[in-house]
Amino acid sequence: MIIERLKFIFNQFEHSSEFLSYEVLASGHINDTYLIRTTQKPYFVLQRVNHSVFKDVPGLITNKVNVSKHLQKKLAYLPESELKRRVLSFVKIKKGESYYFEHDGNYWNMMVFIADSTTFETVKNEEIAYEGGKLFGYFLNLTSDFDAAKLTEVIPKFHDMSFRFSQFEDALKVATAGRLKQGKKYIAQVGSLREEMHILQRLKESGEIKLRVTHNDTKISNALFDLNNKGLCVIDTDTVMPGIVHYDFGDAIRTICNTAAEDEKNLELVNFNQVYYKAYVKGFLEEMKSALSPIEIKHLPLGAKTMIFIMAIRFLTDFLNGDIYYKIDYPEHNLDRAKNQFKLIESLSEKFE
Ligand code: GN1
Ligand code: MG
Repeated sequence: MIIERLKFIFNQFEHSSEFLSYEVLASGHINDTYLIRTTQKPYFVLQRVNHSVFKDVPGLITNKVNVSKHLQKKLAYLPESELKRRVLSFVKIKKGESYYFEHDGNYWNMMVFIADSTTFETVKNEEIAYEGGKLFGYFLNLTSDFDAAKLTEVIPKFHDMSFRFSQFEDALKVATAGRLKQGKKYIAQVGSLREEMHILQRLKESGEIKLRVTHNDTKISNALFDLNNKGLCVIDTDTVMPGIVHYDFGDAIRTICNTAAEDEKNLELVNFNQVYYKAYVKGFLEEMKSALSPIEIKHLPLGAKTMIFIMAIRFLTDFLNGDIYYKIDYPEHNLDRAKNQFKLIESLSEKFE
């Protein structure tokens, strides 16, 4: 029974709490995440890391723990109760110094749950967009002096456009005739955007845009807010790696400015919200502007389009591959996600005109 298993795993971590119940936190597409309720607060978040996606789980955990320690040091001036709400705290296992527990070939890690907080799958007002901008900008700022050499590249070439194109091309070779037919219109769109979608990568490779420590999964559901809708803490630090500012800016815009969820099937509901874009940019630049070069700033809008595109091509690739990467709830889920992202690009392009 899953409850027995979770209770057993929970009790391998260092705490003096008693397991009461659990809830599945289903927003991620890769890992399995559970809220663990205990007889006393705090509650915990227990997570099984998907090791077919993340090949080096110990490296991933070390990244996350070290990033948290860095943030804790930088924010040490805050009262402790506040600090605990602003930075993720990972829990060690009872036996040994490690922050993950290996069991039956699976890897588990645990965080303290930040109470009185909330997340959003879609944005409902400008204030959330602005606060999201501040929060992700703040995260980039605080990690700007983190030694990138200490980071394991948990998924090599994660946001590398040429790599995503080559995976797409491989998928075209193995896709069934049925899936190729269903994806036809979108397969053509991928081709037409090839040049433009490589611009940022070239600027990165030539060194014109510098490498920073980036989060790499800044969808709005990875921002924790307090109950007054003020930004609290950036969560899901699994993919912290060296990258360019456009990755984090763009992935946040991808989710904040979409008027619908990333898998909404009714494409009429999927539009690019310019008001939220402006609000996000305001918040983001308030935290980051002094650290950004003119060339970085100039290309922020292209960062938005590029990150929407990279998710579109990844979802489409997974659909063509027969759904081997992302969790799906129904057979065409990945195709719907891809269609949604292409519609968002179309709407963004109209607005940016
Ligand atoms: C995956 O599992 P989750 O929700 O943290 C993916 C991201 C995508 C996101 C799309 C390791 O993130 O790159 O942006 O889905 N993470 C990985 O919602 O591939
Ligand atoms: Mg993630």
